Amino acid sequence: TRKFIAAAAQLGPIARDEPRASAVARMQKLLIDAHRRGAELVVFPELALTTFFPRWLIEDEAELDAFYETEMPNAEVQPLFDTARDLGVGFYLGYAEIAYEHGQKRRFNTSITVDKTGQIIGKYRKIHLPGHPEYEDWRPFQHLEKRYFEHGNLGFGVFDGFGGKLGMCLCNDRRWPETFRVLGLRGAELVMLGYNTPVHYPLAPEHDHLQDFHNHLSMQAGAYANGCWVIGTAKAGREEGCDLIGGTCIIAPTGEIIAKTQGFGDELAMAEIDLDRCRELRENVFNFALHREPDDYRDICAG
Ligand code: CDT
Repeated sequence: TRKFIAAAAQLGPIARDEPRASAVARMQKLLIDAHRRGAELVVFPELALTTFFPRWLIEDEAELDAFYETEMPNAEVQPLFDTARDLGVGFYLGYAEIAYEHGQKRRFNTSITVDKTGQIIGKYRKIHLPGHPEYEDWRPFQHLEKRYFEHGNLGFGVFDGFGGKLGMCLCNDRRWPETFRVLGLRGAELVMLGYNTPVHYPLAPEHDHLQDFHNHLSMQAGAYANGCWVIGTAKAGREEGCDLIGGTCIIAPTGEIIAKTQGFGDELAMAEIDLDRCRELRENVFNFALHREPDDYRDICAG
């Protein structure tokens, strides 16, 4: 069988001045607790090492750079890698990345998957970047992901791990069916994602009460229509005056939420993942080879 216990490790708010060491210690604690309860894989949020800094305009480059990692692991994150390796637990981690490529300084909103031996087995750079590139003074808080990150240049990769095929995405990616479909077409059996989602959406405040619904709607639909497991992990709670949704959950290939957090702080949602259950969908209603009609989908590939 290809069964293992997984944990979605929700984090409560991280303050702007909270050191990496504190966030890492909180994640170590969750990881140890998850291991005690049998977990072999732990999924942490998007930008899990710092506060969600795109909510501010930061013009000083050194101040901005301080929110990014230039190496992974690095000295501050190593304790998390060490604890995980010692316990034999793998994990997904979101963080802001500075990479030097072809002599250029580049910034990405990144996630990695680490196996039980501490090796990075997958890396993803966020493709659907929400928000806006310039400061907008009418907003109660900024969402400057389009300023602080470049479009991810690694595609939607699927890689081997935990006895199956794994895929990753980040936050806003989950709202796009294309994310899950591309991962599904590539055979992903488990999609992991972290998110930071404000309750208040300044462009359409009439949707504020729907944020939890839209969060689950998109992840459950992605799981069902592609016959894959989804683990979605929030950074939740009131972070620097901005309320972030919780709703961290584990979703079966049927689209059912089978584990969910209750609050807005550091908390685990845990479930047994049986990767063979993907067949319930992929050999039936979503047997792609038998039932997909790609000739009629041409428009969704046009720019
Ligand atoms: N982090 C992230 O992608 N958040 C967005 C917020 C809404 S768009 C401003 C999300 O899709 O949840």
